[in-house]
Amino acid sequence: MMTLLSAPASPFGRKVKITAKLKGLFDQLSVENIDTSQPANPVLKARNPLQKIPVLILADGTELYDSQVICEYLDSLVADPRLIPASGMVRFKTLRRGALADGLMDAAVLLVYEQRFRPEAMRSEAWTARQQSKIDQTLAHLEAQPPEWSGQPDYGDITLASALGYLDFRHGGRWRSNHPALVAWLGQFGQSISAFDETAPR
Ligand SMILES: N[C@@H](CCC(=O)N[C@@H](CS)C(=O)NCC(=O)O)C(=O)O
Repeated sequence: MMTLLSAPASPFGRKVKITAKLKGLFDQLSVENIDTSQPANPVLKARNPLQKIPVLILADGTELYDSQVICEYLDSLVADPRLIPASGMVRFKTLRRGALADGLMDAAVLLVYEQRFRPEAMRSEAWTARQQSKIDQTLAHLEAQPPEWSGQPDYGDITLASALGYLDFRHGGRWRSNHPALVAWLGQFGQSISAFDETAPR
């Protein structure tokens, strides 16, 4: 048995859970919810000095992080479906799509933390605008060349769906009004991949 330290609202945790489900490995995970708003949560601190979820703890106690490393590990355990191509440019393009979607999540999470953890008087409009512009630019870039729906999601697709799901959950779904191609793509993803609904943030 492996243990996944995560949280129901975490988009990074969600991508790992979707990956585990698509690989048929979810039953081998015991999911432990971690409160990351607790400063230096001792359980998390003992497992990841960065104090971030998700963390995957293997049967021998080895900790794996971050979400990309965990997804790569899960992908390596079972041959099908292959979520990250083993080699060649197609591998790096898949990882790059994942990195772009991870960056979306990073900016979206930081905007939430700005509201949650920084006293109002210390908040910076310029800093907030900087993060928002990363989200806006990335969405515009993706909308101009939306991913093709093949019916077989890869790691880049899983990560993007988790990122867009987080924008729905924590940012009021405002991205939907001006990114119709991405909206359609996420609709197809959600309809075809039951793991998406099963891992909906709460
Ligand atoms: N690069 C990391 C990012 C993980 C991350 O930012 N997780 C958030 C929760 S969604 C977290 O643990 N935040 C706590 C903190 O930053 O103190 C990954 O891909 O796993």
